[in-house]
Amino acid sequence: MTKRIEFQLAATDGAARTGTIRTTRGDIRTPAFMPVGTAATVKAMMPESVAATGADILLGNTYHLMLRPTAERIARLGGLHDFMNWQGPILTDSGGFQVMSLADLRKLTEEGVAFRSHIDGSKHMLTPERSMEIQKLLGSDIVMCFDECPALPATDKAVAESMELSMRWARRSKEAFGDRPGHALFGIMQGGVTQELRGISAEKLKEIGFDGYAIGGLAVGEGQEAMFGVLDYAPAMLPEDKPRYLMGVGKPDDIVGAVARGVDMMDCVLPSRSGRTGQAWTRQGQVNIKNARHADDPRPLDEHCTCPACRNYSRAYLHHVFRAQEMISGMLLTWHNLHYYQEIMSGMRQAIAAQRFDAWQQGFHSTRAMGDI
Ligand code: PRF
Ligand code: ZN
Repeated sequence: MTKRIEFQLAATDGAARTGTIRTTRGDIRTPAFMPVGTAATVKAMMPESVAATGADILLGNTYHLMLRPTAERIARLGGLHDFMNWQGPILTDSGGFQVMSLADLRKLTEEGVAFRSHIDGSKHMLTPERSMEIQKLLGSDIVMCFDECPALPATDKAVAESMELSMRWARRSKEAFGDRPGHALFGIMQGGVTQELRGISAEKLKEIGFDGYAIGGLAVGEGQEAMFGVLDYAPAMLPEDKPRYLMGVGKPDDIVGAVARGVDMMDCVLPSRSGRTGQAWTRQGQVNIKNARHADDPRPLDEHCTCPACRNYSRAYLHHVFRAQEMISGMLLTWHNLHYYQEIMSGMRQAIAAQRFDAWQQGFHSTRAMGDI
């Protein structure tokens, strides 16, 4: 029998945790950052390069893949891992969040969400059952419940009703998922920035029972202070012995603050997306490579970085290829950003294991400038 996905906590330091999620496709060292591979590719990166940055797991998207090339086609071709040539674990998001942000003419009912494709206008329906079916066809290792994430600010009543709907969908997701050894199903907590609603959501999810628990509904316009406010209590509402995943976060300082508050996994398009728009994240702060002051600068992006963009190229070259719209621009900056994110993660894992996380955080914040560097 295929093994179940297991979470082993190795050490804690304050609320911060480090450990390992063991899957049939390899170990995920936590805290983990998952690069986003929405359309069966981490844009501008070969899968082996993504692995070389230190990523253990990728995120894929139900919404995009169901529309193009379709989950059924990917299944016929042997599943998402073979299709995209990534043999490590894959977590797939369930589609509801992307429908609400990308699709046209959405109609939300108890049953699910009907919508039109943002690609060709074709009609589709996503329900908890269909989302579980698609994620199974893809061969995802970590499947996410189908949920709804309200945009903030919203009234307490709207957030409460949305959370209750997501909890009914969580139960239907669990039933449709069934028993699949070797594959995990994560519940998703909702409830906006209201402690009471977060508490109710956590209790319902724990009653249903999941292999891991995500914190959804954050980083949707509430700001870092309000998000940290929720993270001051939300992780502790979830089981200690299961991974906790903060969805769609964030900037480097968001990630460090989330780990300090007890989060084990995160994903965000930021390092890859901003790489393609000429933004680099470094120990010293953000670099906007299109800025004219880099045009004659022979120094690397970050003197201390060991990624190929920093080892082999100057700011002047990176500036030039960005201005000339050469493809290598997005490739190099994405590589650097993903490498930097993974360095933050490994730095945090080591610091938590050595009970030095406070000192590590002080070092992290002290080297960073506020504006562009
Ligand atoms: N739910 C799902 N995916 C998500 C979110 C959510 O709340 C978020 C919120 N930041 C990002 N991605 N299913
Ligand atoms: Zn670099």
